[in-house]
Amino acid sequence: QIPKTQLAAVSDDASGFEIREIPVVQPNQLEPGRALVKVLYSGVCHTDLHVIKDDWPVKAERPCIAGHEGAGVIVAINDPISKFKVGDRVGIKWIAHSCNQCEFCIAGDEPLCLEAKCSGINAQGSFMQYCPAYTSQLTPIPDNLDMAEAAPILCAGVTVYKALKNSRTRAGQWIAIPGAGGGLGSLAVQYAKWMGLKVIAIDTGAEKKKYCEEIGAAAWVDFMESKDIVAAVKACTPDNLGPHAAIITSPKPEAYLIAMEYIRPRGTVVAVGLPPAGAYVKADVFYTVLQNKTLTSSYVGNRQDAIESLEIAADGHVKCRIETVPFKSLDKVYTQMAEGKLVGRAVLDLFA
Ligand code: 8ID
Ligand code: ZN
Repeated sequence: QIPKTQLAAVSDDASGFEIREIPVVQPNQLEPGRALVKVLYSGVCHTDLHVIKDDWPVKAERPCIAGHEGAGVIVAINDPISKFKVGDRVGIKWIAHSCNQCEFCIAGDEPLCLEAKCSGINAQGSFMQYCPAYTSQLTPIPDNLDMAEAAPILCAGVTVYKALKNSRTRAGQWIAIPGAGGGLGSLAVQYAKWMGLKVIAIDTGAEKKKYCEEIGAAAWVDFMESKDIVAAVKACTPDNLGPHAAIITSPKPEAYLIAMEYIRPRGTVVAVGLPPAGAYVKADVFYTVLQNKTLTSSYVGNRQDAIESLEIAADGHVKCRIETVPFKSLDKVYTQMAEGKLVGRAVLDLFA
Protein backbone atom coordinates (compact mmCIF):
# COMPACT_ATOMS: atom_id res chain seq x y z
CA GLN A 1 0.00 0.00 0.00
CA ILE A 2 3.00 2.26 -0.51
CA PRO A 3 2.05 4.56 -3.40
CA LYS A 4 4.26 5.21 -6.43
CA THR A 5 4.01 9.00 -6.13
CA GLN A 6 3.65 11.53 -3.32
CA LEU A 7 3.37 15.24 -2.68
CA ALA A 8 6.51 17.13 -1.65
CA ALA A 9 7.38 20.82 -1.16
CA VAL A 10 10.31 21.16 -3.57
CA SER A 11 12.39 24.34 -3.72
CA ASP A 12 14.39 24.88 -6.94
CA ASP A 13 15.79 28.28 -5.93
CA ALA A 14 15.42 31.11 -3.41
CA SER A 15 12.23 32.36 -5.09
CA GLY A 16 10.21 29.82 -3.10
CA PHE A 17 8.94 26.26 -3.43
CA GLU A 18 6.21 24.27 -5.11
CA ILE A 19 4.15 21.38 -3.78
CA ARG A 20 4.42 18.85 -6.58
CA GLU A 21 4.16 15.14 -7.27
CA ILE A 22 7.42 13.20 -7.08
CA PRO A 23 8.18 9.46 -6.99
CA VAL A 24 8.18 7.55 -3.69
CA VAL A 25 11.39 5.60 -3.07
CA GLN A 26 10.06 2.03 -3.07
CA PRO A 27 11.10 -0.43 -0.30
CA ASN A 28 13.34 -2.39 -2.72
CA GLN A 29 15.07 0.87 -3.73
CA LEU A 30 15.91 2.02 -0.19
CA GLU A 31 19.64 2.55 0.34
CA PRO A 32 21.23 0.65 3.26
CA GLY A 33 20.80 2.55 6.52
CA ARG A 34 17.51 4.11 5.46
CA ALA A 35 13.90 3.80 6.54
CA LEU A 36 10.90 4.99 4.57
CA VAL A 37 8.93 7.18 6.95
CA LYS A 38 5.31 8.06 6.25
CA VAL A 39 5.29 11.63 7.58
CA LEU A 40 1.97 12.41 9.26
CA TYR A 41 2.75 15.86 10.70
CA SER A 42 5.55 18.34 10.37
CA GLY A 43 6.10 21.53 12.31
CA VAL A 44 7.29 24.59 10.39
CA CYS A 45 10.43 26.10 11.94
CA HIS A 46 11.84 29.54 11.14
CA THR A 47 14.93 27.65 9.95
CA ASP A 48 12.87 26.30 7.03
CA LEU A 49 12.14 29.88 6.03
CA HIS A 50 15.86 30.82 6.21
CA VAL A 51 16.62 27.79 4.02
CA ILE A 52 13.95 28.66 1.44
CA LYS A 53 14.94 32.35 1.37
CA ASP A 54 18.61 31.35 1.22
CA ASP A 55 19.64 34.07 3.72
CA TRP A 56 22.16 31.96 5.70
CA PRO A 57 25.90 31.46 5.10
CA VAL A 58 25.12 27.71 4.77
CA LYS A 59 23.47 26.94 1.44
CA ALA A 60 21.05 24.13 0.64
CA GLU A 61 21.78 21.65 -2.13
CA ARG A 62 18.96 22.46 -4.51
CA PRO A 63 16.44 21.29 -5.44
CA CYS A 64 15.77 20.83 -1.73
CA ILE A 65 12.91 19.64 0.45
CA ALA A 66 12.86 21.40 3.83
CA GLY A 67 11.10 20.37 7.05
CA HIS A 68 12.75 18.95 10.18
CA GLU A 69 9.98 18.53 12.74
CA GLY A 70 8.52 15.44 11.10
CA ALA A 71 6.48 12.93 13.08
CA GLY A 72 5.64 9.71 11.26
CA VAL A 73 5.65 5.94 11.05
CA ILE A 74 8.21 3.60 9.48
CA VAL A 75 6.60 1.79 6.52
CA ALA A 76 9.76 0.11 5.18
CA ILE A 77 13.34 -0.27 6.35
CA ASN A 78 16.67 -1.42 4.91
CA ASP A 79 18.86 -1.68 7.96
CA PRO A 80 19.41 -5.11 9.52
CA ILE A 81 21.50 -3.62 12.35
CA SER A 82 19.04 -0.95 13.51
CA LYS A 83 16.54 -1.70 16.27
CA PHE A 84 13.91 0.33 14.40
CA LYS A 85 11.23 -1.71 12.65
CA VAL A 86 8.18 -1.24 10.46
CA GLY A 87 5.37 0.36 12.45
CA ASP A 88 7.61 2.37 14.80
CA ARG A 89 6.60 5.98 15.52
CA VAL A 90 9.63 8.12 14.74
CA GLY A 91 10.72 11.71 14.39
CA ILE A 92 12.79 13.35 11.65
CA LYS A 93 15.01 16.12 13.09
CA TRP A 94 17.35 18.80 11.73
CA ILE A 95 20.34 16.47 12.11
CA ALA A 96 19.31 13.78 9.66
CA HIS A 97 22.50 11.74 9.78
CA SER A 98 25.85 11.67 11.56
CA CYS A 99 28.84 9.35 11.19
CA ASN A 100 28.66 8.31 14.88
CA GLN A 101 32.39 7.46 14.79
CA CYS A 102 34.18 10.82 14.94
CA GLU A 103 35.39 12.59 18.09
CA PHE A 104 32.25 14.75 18.22
CA CYS A 105 29.74 11.94 17.66
CA ILE A 106 31.43 9.70 20.22
CA ALA A 107 31.17 12.49 22.81
CA GLY A 108 27.47 13.04 22.09
CA ASP A 109 28.03 16.14 19.99
CA GLU A 110 26.52 14.76 16.80
CA PRO A 111 25.43 18.20 15.55
CA LEU A 112 29.16 19.03 15.25
CA CYS A 113 29.93 15.95 13.12
CA LEU A 114 31.74 17.12 9.98
CA GLU A 115 29.80 14.55 7.97
CA ALA A 116 26.42 15.43 9.48
CA LYS A 117 23.54 15.75 7.06
CA CYS A 118 20.81 18.30 7.76
CA SER A 119 17.17 18.08 6.69
CA GLY A 120 16.62 20.50 3.81
CA ILE A 121 20.33 21.28 3.33
CA ASN A 122 21.84 18.01 2.13
CA ALA A 123 19.15 15.50 3.10
CA GLN A 124 15.48 15.41 2.17
CA GLY A 125 13.36 16.85 4.98
CA SER A 126 9.86 16.20 6.30
CA PHE A 127 7.84 18.37 3.90
CA MET A 128 7.12 15.23 1.91
CA GLN A 129 4.69 12.38 2.52
CA TYR A 130 7.22 9.52 2.34
CA CYS A 131 10.73 10.47 3.44
CA PRO A 132 13.65 8.08 2.82
CA ALA A 133 15.25 8.93 6.18
CA TYR A 134 18.59 7.81 7.59
CA THR A 135 18.05 5.46 10.53
CA SER A 136 21.14 6.85 12.33
CA GLN A 137 19.35 9.92 13.67
CA LEU A 138 15.70 8.87 13.79
CA THR A 139 14.09 9.61 17.16
CA PRO A 140 11.58 7.25 18.79
CA ILE A 141 8.35 9.06 19.70
CA PRO A 142 6.71 7.97 22.99
CA ASP A 143 3.41 6.09 22.57
CA ASN A 144 1.53 8.46 24.87
CA LEU A 145 2.44 11.64 22.95
CA ASP A 146 0.12 12.91 20.24
CA MET A 147 1.96 12.92 16.89
CA ALA A 148 1.01 16.51 15.97
CA GLU A 149 2.16 17.69 19.40
CA ALA A 150 5.39 15.70 19.12
CA ALA A 151 6.33 17.45 15.87
CA PRO A 152 7.49 20.84 17.27
CA ILE A 153 9.46 19.13 20.02
CA LEU A 154 11.71 17.53 17.38
CA CYS A 155 13.43 20.86 16.70
CA ALA A 156 12.02 23.74 18.76
CA GLY A 157 11.64 21.62 21.89
CA VAL A 158 14.96 19.78 21.87
CA THR A 159 16.84 22.96 20.92
CA VAL A 160 15.60 25.07 23.83
CA TYR A 161 15.79 22.14 26.25
CA LYS A 162 19.49 21.76 25.37
CA ALA A 163 20.01 25.55 25.49
CA LEU A 164 18.60 25.59 29.03
CA LYS A 165 21.03 22.83 29.99
CA ASN A 166 23.81 25.03 28.57
CA SER A 167 22.62 28.16 30.40
CA ARG A 168 24.35 27.33 33.70
CA THR A 169 21.18 28.25 35.62
CA ARG A 170 19.44 26.43 38.44
CA ALA A 171 15.98 26.45 40.01
CA GLY A 172 14.98 29.78 41.51
CA GLN A 173 17.02 31.92 39.12
CA TRP A 174 15.81 34.31 36.42
CA ILE A 175 16.06 33.75 32.68
CA ALA A 176 15.16 36.07 29.80
CA ILE A 177 13.72 34.62 26.60
CA PRO A 178 13.69 37.02 23.63
CA GLY A 179 11.38 35.51 20.99
CA ALA A 180 9.15 34.08 23.76
CA GLY A 181 5.97 34.12 21.65
CA GLY A 182 7.44 32.08 18.79
CA GLY A 183 8.02 28.36 18.30
CA LEU A 184 11.32 27.98 20.14
CA GLY A 185 10.62 30.76 22.64
CA SER A 186 7.22 29.54 23.83
CA LEU A 187 8.64 26.08 24.46
CA ALA A 188 11.67 27.65 26.19
CA VAL A 189 9.31 29.45 28.59
CA GLN A 190 7.70 26.11 29.46
CA TYR A 191 10.86 24.00 29.81
CA ALA A 192 12.37 26.81 31.90
CA LYS A 193 9.32 26.89 34.18
CA TRP A 194 9.47 23.11 34.53
CA MET A 195 13.13 23.43 35.57
CA GLY A 196 12.11 25.89 38.29
CA LEU A 197 13.34 29.08 36.62
CA LYS A 198 11.57 32.45 36.64
CA VAL A 199 11.01 33.70 33.12
CA ILE A 200 11.16 37.17 31.60
CA ALA A 201 9.38 36.85 28.24
CA ILE A 202 10.50 39.32 25.56
CA ASP A 203 8.45 39.65 22.38
CA THR A 204 5.77 41.93 21.01
CA GLY A 205 1.97 42.28 20.83
CA ALA A 206 -1.00 41.69 23.10
CA GLU A 207 -1.65 38.13 21.89
CA LYS A 208 1.92 36.96 22.57
CA LYS A 209 1.91 38.73 25.94
CA LYS A 210 -1.30 36.94 26.95
CA TYR A 211 0.05 33.60 25.79
CA CYS A 212 3.38 34.00 27.58
CA GLU A 213 1.54 34.82 30.80
CA GLU A 214 -0.71 31.79 30.35
CA ILE A 215 2.27 29.46 30.05
CA GLY A 216 3.86 30.86 33.16
CA ALA A 217 6.16 33.79 32.33
CA ALA A 218 6.69 35.91 35.46
CA ALA A 219 7.39 39.12 33.54
CA TRP A 220 6.91 40.58 30.06
CA VAL A 221 8.87 43.15 28.05
CA ASP A 222 7.56 44.33 24.66
CA PHE A 223 10.62 44.91 22.46
CA MET A 224 8.67 47.17 20.09
CA GLU A 225 7.01 49.34 22.74
CA SER A 226 9.79 49.56 25.33
CA LYS A 227 12.02 52.64 24.96
CA ASP A 228 14.84 51.10 26.99
CA ILE A 229 14.72 47.31 26.78
CA VAL A 230 17.88 46.85 28.88
CA ALA A 231 16.47 48.85 31.80
CA ALA A 232 13.07 47.19 31.43
CA VAL A 233 14.55 43.68 31.56
CA LYS A 234 16.74 44.48 34.57
CA ALA A 235 13.74 46.00 36.36
CA CYS A 236 11.92 42.63 36.12
CA THR A 237 14.22 41.15 38.78
CA PRO A 238 13.60 42.36 42.35
CA ASP A 239 17.22 43.56 42.83
CA ASN A 240 17.34 45.26 39.41
CA LEU A 241 20.46 43.30 38.47
CA GLY A 242 18.84 41.47 35.57
CA PRO A 243 18.42 37.78 34.75
CA HIS A 244 21.04 35.09 35.41
CA ALA A 245 20.86 34.03 31.77
CA ALA A 246 19.21 34.78 28.46
CA ILE A 247 18.37 32.36 25.67
CA ILE A 248 18.14 34.28 22.41
CA THR A 249 15.49 32.65 20.21
CA SER A 250 14.89 35.65 17.97
CA PRO A 251 15.58 35.21 14.23
CA LYS A 252 16.45 38.93 13.95
CA PRO A 253 19.86 40.36 14.95
CA GLU A 254 18.60 43.16 17.23
CA ALA A 255 18.16 40.84 20.21
CA TYR A 256 21.90 40.06 20.03
CA LEU A 257 22.90 43.69 20.51
CA ILE A 258 21.53 44.11 24.04
CA ALA A 259 21.52 40.73 25.81
CA MET A 260 25.11 40.86 27.12
CA GLU A 261 24.16 44.17 28.72
CA TYR A 262 21.01 43.14 30.60
CA ILE A 263 22.23 39.87 32.12
CA ARG A 264 23.53 40.15 35.69
CA PRO A 265 27.18 39.75 36.75
CA ARG A 266 28.31 36.11 36.24
CA GLY A 267 25.38 35.77 33.79
CA THR A 268 25.28 33.76 30.57
CA VAL A 269 23.89 34.56 27.14
CA VAL A 270 23.04 31.49 25.07
CA ALA A 271 22.98 32.19 21.33
CA VAL A 272 20.32 30.07 19.60
CA GLY A 273 18.42 32.18 17.05
CA LEU A 274 20.16 32.33 13.67
CA PRO A 275 19.66 35.66 11.90
CA PRO A 276 20.72 36.04 8.26
CA ALA A 277 24.45 36.27 7.39
CA GLY A 278 26.27 39.29 8.84
CA ALA A 279 24.74 39.39 12.35
CA TYR A 280 26.95 39.96 15.40
CA VAL A 281 26.70 39.70 19.18
CA LYS A 282 27.58 42.96 20.93
CA ALA A 283 29.59 42.69 24.14
CA ASP A 284 31.34 45.57 25.88
CA VAL A 285 34.77 44.13 26.69
CA PHE A 286 35.33 46.07 29.92
CA TYR A 287 32.09 45.02 31.62
CA THR A 288 32.16 41.52 30.16
CA VAL A 289 35.43 41.09 32.08
CA LEU A 290 34.63 42.99 35.26
CA GLN A 291 31.25 41.27 35.58
CA ASN A 292 32.47 37.82 34.53
CA LYS A 293 29.83 37.42 31.83
CA THR A 294 29.73 34.43 29.49
CA LEU A 295 28.61 34.16 25.89
CA THR A 296 27.89 30.62 24.80
CA SER A 297 25.78 28.94 22.14
CA SER A 298 23.57 25.93 21.67
CA TYR A 299 22.94 24.07 18.43
CA VAL A 300 19.93 21.72 18.42
CA GLY A 301 20.77 18.70 20.62
CA ASN A 302 21.94 15.11 20.45
CA ARG A 303 19.79 11.99 20.22
CA GLN A 304 19.48 11.69 23.99
CA ASP A 305 18.44 15.36 24.32
CA ALA A 306 15.73 14.67 21.73
CA ILE A 307 14.48 11.64 23.67
CA GLU A 308 14.45 13.58 26.97
CA SER A 309 12.67 16.60 25.51
CA LEU A 310 9.94 14.33 24.07
CA GLU A 311 9.56 12.51 27.39
CA ILE A 312 9.00 15.79 29.23
CA ALA A 313 6.29 16.65 26.70
CA ALA A 314 4.76 13.17 26.96
CA ASP A 315 4.63 13.58 30.74
CA GLY A 316 2.55 16.72 30.17
CA HIS A 317 5.04 19.28 31.51
CA VAL A 318 5.24 21.22 28.24
CA LYS A 319 2.67 21.54 25.49
CA CYS A 320 3.35 23.52 22.35
CA ARG A 321 0.50 25.71 21.17
CA ILE A 322 -0.04 24.29 17.70
CA GLU A 323 -2.28 25.17 14.83
CA THR A 324 -2.64 22.17 12.54
CA VAL A 325 -3.08 23.18 8.90
CA PRO A 326 -3.20 21.28 5.59
CA PHE A 327 0.08 20.73 3.66
CA LYS A 328 -1.05 23.15 0.97
CA SER A 329 -1.06 26.02 3.51
CA LEU A 330 2.75 25.97 3.82
CA ASP A 331 3.13 29.15 1.76
CA LYS A 332 0.64 30.97 4.02
CA VAL A 333 2.50 29.75 7.11
CA TYR A 334 5.78 31.18 5.77
CA THR A 335 4.09 34.54 5.12
CA GLN A 336 2.64 34.68 8.64
CA MET A 337 6.00 33.63 10.08
CA ALA A 338 7.88 36.33 8.17
CA GLU A 339 5.38 38.89 9.47
CA GLY A 340 5.83 37.67 13.06
CA LYS A 341 2.14 36.78 13.29
CA LEU A 342 2.45 33.16 14.45
CA VAL A 343 2.00 32.42 18.14
CA GLY A 344 3.54 29.04 18.99
CA ARG A 345 3.87 26.66 16.03
CA ALA A 346 2.06 25.87 12.81
CA VAL A 347 2.03 22.12 12.13
CA LEU A 348 1.33 20.70 8.67
CA ASP A 349 -0.97 17.70 8.21
CA LEU A 350 0.82 16.10 5.25
CA PHE A 351 -2.26 14.13 4.18
CA ALA A 352 -4.96 16.81 4.60
O1 8ID B 1 19.93 24.94 17.07
C1 8ID B 1 19.63 26.13 16.97
N1 8ID B 1 20.44 27.06 17.44
C2 8ID B 1 18.32 26.48 16.33
C3 8ID B 1 17.33 25.50 16.17
C4 8ID B 1 16.12 25.85 15.62
C5 8ID B 1 15.89 27.15 15.20
C6 8ID B 1 18.07 27.78 15.88
N2 8ID B 1 16.89 28.08 15.31
C7 8ID B 1 16.66 29.49 14.90
C8 8ID B 1 15.81 29.71 13.66
O2 8ID B 1 16.56 29.50 12.49
C9 8ID B 1 15.40 31.15 13.87
O3 8ID B 1 16.46 32.03 13.47
O4 8ID B 1 15.91 30.11 15.92
C10 8ID B 1 15.22 31.24 15.39
C11 8ID B 1 13.78 31.22 15.88
O5 8ID B 1 13.06 30.16 15.30
P1 8ID B 1 11.47 29.99 15.58
O6 8ID B 1 11.20 29.94 17.02
O7 8ID B 1 11.01 28.88 14.70
O8 8ID B 1 10.91 31.40 15.00
P2 8ID B 1 9.43 32.04 15.19
O9 8ID B 1 8.45 31.00 15.54
O10 8ID B 1 9.22 32.85 13.97
O11 8ID B 1 9.58 32.99 16.48
C12 8ID B 1 10.43 34.09 16.52
C13 8ID B 1 9.93 35.10 17.53
O12 8ID B 1 10.92 36.12 17.69
C14 8ID B 1 10.27 37.36 17.89
C15 8ID B 1 9.08 37.27 16.93
O13 8ID B 1 8.06 38.20 17.30
C16 8ID B 1 8.64 35.81 17.11
O14 8ID B 1 7.64 35.65 18.11
N3 8ID B 1 11.23 38.46 17.70
C17 8ID B 1 11.71 39.08 16.59
I1 8ID B 1 11.20 38.69 14.72
N4 8ID B 1 12.59 40.06 16.85
C18 8ID B 1 12.72 40.06 18.19
C19 8ID B 1 13.48 40.86 19.08
N5 8ID B 1 14.29 41.83 18.63
C20 8ID B 1 11.87 39.06 18.73
N6 8ID B 1 11.80 38.84 20.06
C21 8ID B 1 12.57 39.63 20.87
N7 8ID B 1 13.38 40.61 20.40
ZN1 ZN C 1 14.18 24.07 13.46
